[in-house]
Amino acid sequence: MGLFQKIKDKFSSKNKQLESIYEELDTNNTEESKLSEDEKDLLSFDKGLEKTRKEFVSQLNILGKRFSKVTDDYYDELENILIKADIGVNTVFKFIDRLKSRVKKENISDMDYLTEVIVDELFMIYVEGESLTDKINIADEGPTVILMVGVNGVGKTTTIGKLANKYHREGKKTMLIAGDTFRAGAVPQLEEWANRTDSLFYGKENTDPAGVIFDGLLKAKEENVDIVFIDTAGRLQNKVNLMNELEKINKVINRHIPGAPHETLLIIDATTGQNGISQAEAFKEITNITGIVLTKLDGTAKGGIVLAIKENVGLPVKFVGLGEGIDDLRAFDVEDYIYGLFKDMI
Ligand SMILES: Nc1nc2c(ncn2[C@@H]2O[C@H](COP(=O)(O)OP(=O)(O)O)[C@@H](O)[C@H]2O)c(=O)[nH]1
Ligand SMILES: [Mg+2]
Repeated sequence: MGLFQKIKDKFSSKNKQLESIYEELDTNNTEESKLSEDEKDLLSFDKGLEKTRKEFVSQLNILGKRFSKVTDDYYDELENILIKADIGVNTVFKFIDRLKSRVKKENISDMDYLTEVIVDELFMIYVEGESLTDKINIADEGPTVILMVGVNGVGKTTTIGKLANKYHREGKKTMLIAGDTFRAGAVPQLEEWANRTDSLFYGKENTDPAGVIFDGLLKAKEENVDIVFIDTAGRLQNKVNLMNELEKINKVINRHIPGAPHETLLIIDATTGQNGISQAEAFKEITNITGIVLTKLDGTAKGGIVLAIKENVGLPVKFVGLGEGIDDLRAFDVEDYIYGLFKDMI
């Protein structure tokens, strides 16, 4: 049994859960922040994937209804839909080949079933041979250091704020260090997030980022901080410069805290589509990326990019941004993701 088939069985209970969440919010005027983390997950994935669901998934559905037989035209149109959802051309070609041979082998002619097989095969791309771990690597002792990288405007600072909120609420002592020192407004923006999330803060404008990070980590150790988030600048115009700067930053971090950074998260803006994939490939060459945070999934109909990142870049998506609110960053959950995308199909 494939992944989709397995998860499909849970759709009706998820539907019921979602219904009662909306009822709770509308009728009883409960605030979203009062929901349990599980409920927030379901709600965020549901709302955040609405655009993708409305376009990509409904097109798939319509395609299945328009054709009564699997023909070359059917495959051509399917190919088109998948490419438009930003799954990536090469991935799509390979996928179509695999689908064709499965259709032949299993002699599939029922179009509704074929649509399910397509969904199933899409998720095989994601789970294939890999563990689905989206866990953050937390240090056994001393501060855990999480370095955030990515080009300007993708959502690094916002994501740090959302993550700090999450870990602070779990009872961790958090600290934010402003390593994006030259961009106007970047330091105060992070400081505001520190205030909002009861995190410690260290930052200084217009100075060498590595120096700021050095001093910030000293403070983190003195104050027995549990998790430190380091914001960085993302000037990708000059790859060599960026590489040198990140190398210097990594050395400074490692001198203070051996084994750190424990995670280097690359932030990708989902609305930039294939451009985001190119950024991931470039950053992978520059430094050791341990995971991806895919932001602004709520702002795109191309939610298929999650699959492309996995297939083309080979890095796990650890978190997804599903809105601008402080609670709209969720650990990537493949089941909630599939439900959020395909719930209308059933
Ligand atoms: N809709 C939406 N907007 C987001 C998300 N994450 C970040 N943003 C917005 O993206 C913009 C740039 O974010 P910022 O954190 O300053 O990016 P940075 O330059 O990488 O630090 C801000 O307006 C954020 O509110 C998300 O998941 N969904
Ligand atoms: Mg920033």
